[in-house]
Amino acid sequence: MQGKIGLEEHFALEGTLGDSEKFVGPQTWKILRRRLLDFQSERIEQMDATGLERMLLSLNAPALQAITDKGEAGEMMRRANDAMAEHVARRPDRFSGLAALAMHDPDVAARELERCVKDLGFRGALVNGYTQNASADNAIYYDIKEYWPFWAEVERLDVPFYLHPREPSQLRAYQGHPWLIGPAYGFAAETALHALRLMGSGLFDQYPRLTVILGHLGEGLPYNLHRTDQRIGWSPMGYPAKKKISEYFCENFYITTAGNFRTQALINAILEVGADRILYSTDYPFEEATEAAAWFDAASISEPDRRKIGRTNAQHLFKLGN
Ligand code: GRE
Ligand code: ZN
Repeated sequence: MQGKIGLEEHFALEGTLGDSEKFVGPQTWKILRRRLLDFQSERIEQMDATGLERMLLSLNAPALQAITDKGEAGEMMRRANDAMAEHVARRPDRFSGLAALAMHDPDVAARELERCVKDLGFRGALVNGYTQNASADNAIYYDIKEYWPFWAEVERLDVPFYLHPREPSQLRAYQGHPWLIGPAYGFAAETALHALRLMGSGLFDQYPRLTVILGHLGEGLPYNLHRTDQRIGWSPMGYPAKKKISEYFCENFYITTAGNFRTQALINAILEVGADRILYSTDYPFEEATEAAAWFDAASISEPDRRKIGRTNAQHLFKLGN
């Protein structure tokens, strides 16, 4: 399919590059490193070769969220967003930006998002999970009340917020099994939990027009919505939100195909949330653009759904025009 739009598509700065290295072996790293730093050559060639018309660019993970010093994180944030803006300006026909946000201070994050949307023309934000504010032992999740004024701004600016994975904050459960920490499992478990915290906190009752995006076909959540809904009703601890988890998931969330090129899982997602809430993505350069496109272009779904997931849903959500 020509004209696809992808929105979990990463780059790195020299200063954040090391964060991605630990998840891959030295052979893969040689290629990844080159691709993370490139914007205008190999990236565009790969896009041309796979029918990917536009990438919404985002910084690699965990980057800003793992910088414990908030001044340093703030500096890296502005550097990342300015670099992104420069590359978008060179190829506005192929790239758009998703803001990197240091979340240590919700007010600073809100002001940077406003700068990125209003001055730089970015289409939303992508944040890599919890923040290690002040200490590496710290894990700040954004459902807590201190962050609600930030969410009010996201809603006011009317842009989506991509909640991207990072490694789990609770590493005790992974002890002796380091292969589970990264993208094989820990990323999804961590991110699904964060998304459930946002939904269960009542955040979307207060800000009903908020939109959150999850990658990897929803980090496992679409498979478990029924059970989560049913058993939260039993909880003797109560449940602060007004609606069921599945209702927030269908009304306030979108999911992308990033890094999860599996027709069986896509069909489950279509049956749970509908094709209107699913968006194509690669997870470049952690995934091969050719593999993503070969799978998606031939997946056993209807042609109207392929069009929506591949292109038109993203056009509407990010106001990209035709
Ligand atoms: C990702 O961005 O999803 C990612 C990483 C590191 C390793 C694998 C991966 O940030 O998919
Ligand atoms: Zn990713």
